[in-house]
Amino acid sequence: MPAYDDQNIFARILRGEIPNKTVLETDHTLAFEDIRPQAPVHVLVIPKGAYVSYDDFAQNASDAEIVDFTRVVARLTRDLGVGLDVGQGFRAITNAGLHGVQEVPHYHLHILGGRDLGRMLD
Ligand code: DGP
Repeated sequence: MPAYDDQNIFARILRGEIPNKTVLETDHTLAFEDIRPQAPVHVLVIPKGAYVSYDDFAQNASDAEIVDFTRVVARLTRDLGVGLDVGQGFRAITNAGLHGVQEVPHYHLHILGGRDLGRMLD
């Protein structure tokens, strides 16, 4: 696992050094609008802990952090009107490392929706 770089943009957002449009915040998790939205709904969900990528988070975060993160995602899909109980669906994506073309080395999940997102894999 690469070392966590505490100067990455999302670490700076978590420290309040860079503004963000917060959508939801809990003890362990922050959700905010993506600065380059690819769909009418495009929110990033990040743990407050220092995890580089999904595999780092899944292996090393506490159960409390993982449950909190997962519940925030579920609540957001409802609040943003894209969950299947209230809307037409969404896509949740995480990019990891070089081949995943991860730009920001702090684990984040993209939640996209509000339009037909097309097929991603053939
Ligand atoms: P990726 O690491 O490739 O999964 O994508 C990173 C995403 O983070 C990309 O969609 C743009 C977004 N992003 C980059 N810098 C900022 C920032 O300063 N603020 C916000 N809100 N989003 C950012």
